[in-house]
Amino acid sequence: MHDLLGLPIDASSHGHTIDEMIVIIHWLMLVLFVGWGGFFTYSLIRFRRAKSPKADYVGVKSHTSSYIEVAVALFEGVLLVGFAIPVWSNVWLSYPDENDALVVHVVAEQFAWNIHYPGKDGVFGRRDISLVTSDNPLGLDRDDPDAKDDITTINNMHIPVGKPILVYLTSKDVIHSFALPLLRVKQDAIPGQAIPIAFTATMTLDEIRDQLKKKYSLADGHLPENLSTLVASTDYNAGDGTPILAKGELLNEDAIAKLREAGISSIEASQDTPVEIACAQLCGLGHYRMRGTLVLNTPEQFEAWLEDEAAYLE
Ligand SMILES: [Cu+2]
Repeated sequence: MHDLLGLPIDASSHGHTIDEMIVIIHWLMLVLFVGWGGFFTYSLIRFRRAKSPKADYVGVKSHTSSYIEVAVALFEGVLLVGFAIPVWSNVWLSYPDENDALVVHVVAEQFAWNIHYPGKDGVFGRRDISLVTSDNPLGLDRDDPDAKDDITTINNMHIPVGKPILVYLTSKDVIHSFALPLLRVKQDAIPGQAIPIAFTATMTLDEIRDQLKKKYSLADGHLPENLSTLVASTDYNAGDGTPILAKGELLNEDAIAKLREAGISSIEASQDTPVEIACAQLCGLGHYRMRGTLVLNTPEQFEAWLEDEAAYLE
């Protein structure tokens, strides 16, 4: 069922519980669809005009349909109380301690995601709406000693895998929705509120690509489907060692011609899954371009990135 629904790969520690919910709900919907559809078709035939020229003023006496209704309502109640609410409370209400987590502030605006890290001191600097300019979309007060080392980015969120992330989410203008599809995270961003969301990523982009790795034939007259969205899983070189395609590089027809020339008849590649921050709330005309990149790094890579950003600040 999981594959049938086309759910994207799950790169978070809680994602499977959300997926299980989605699968159970779809099974229920399938049963209801077939059941009610069958009943509808039966009724159309059974009570067709030729068979019932005169209306029956008494109607149905059996209570079967009421029992079915009650059973469906009970099942939905069990889904809600037994499954959905526990998942909700496990995932969203058990926040990690701020000392154990990476705390990030995310401020949505039309049409971008502003990401704010506290920097080395672990303390977020003061933000003031009167300081907001196009160069300082967060209104960060760089004169505040706590703000000196703060790191801010636009549409580019870096997080380490394996560490709890605690996001405080808000919005500068309208209601947006912070969605990380691969991490099964989705939460509305509401102006005037700082809404906490906690999650832990389990896979880096490289690991995600490894999971999606497949063999693609390059035999003559045969081009892989979705050619332009495939990335190589390893390095490919010509016989004399000239690099043709590096790991992580997008495939193209030119590279394929060179690979064939080098006698390579199949390659390992994966779909280039975008690991993105999407806005899941129609928030205005530019909603479609409110997309950010989520960079899933190893803790070491993440630390290195923080260092780079800190050096850039100085
Ligand atoms: Cu939006």
